[in-house]
Amino acid sequence: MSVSGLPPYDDANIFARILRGEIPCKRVHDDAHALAFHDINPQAPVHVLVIPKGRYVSIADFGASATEAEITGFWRAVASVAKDLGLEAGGYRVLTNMGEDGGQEVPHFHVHIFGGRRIGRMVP
Ligand code: IU
Repeated sequence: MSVSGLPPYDDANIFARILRGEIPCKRVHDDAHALAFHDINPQAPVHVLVIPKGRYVSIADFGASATEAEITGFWRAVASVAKDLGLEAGGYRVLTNMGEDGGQEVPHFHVHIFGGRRIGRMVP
């Protein structure tokens, strides 16, 4: 098991394949530490995913194992993407799902950015 309690990183996961360029994505940002692209099944007018370049299963894995440069670079990219998408004025939500109870489907750490409308309260 990985540090996150999830299985070890799987290089065949869909986001790993997107990072390797094997599967296309609607890219909105790409730098040394992060790739951002439109979610294939958007839940808001703007629904973008931001993923680190490194092989991290979840936020737990990322927080425990990523370098400070990776962590800083990643979170700077999240805020920068939201700003570039024009979401700062109206606001937006950043969310990550972790593990089974969190509803994580893709085992490569990612955050969702939702915006473009009033995002309702999250009811578990
Ligand atoms: P989750 O936090 O792991 O549940 O979110 C996975 C997201 O990845 C979900 O919103 C999917 O719509 C999205 N997604 C995608 O954008 N492209 C894909 O090829 C696949 C899933 I599979």
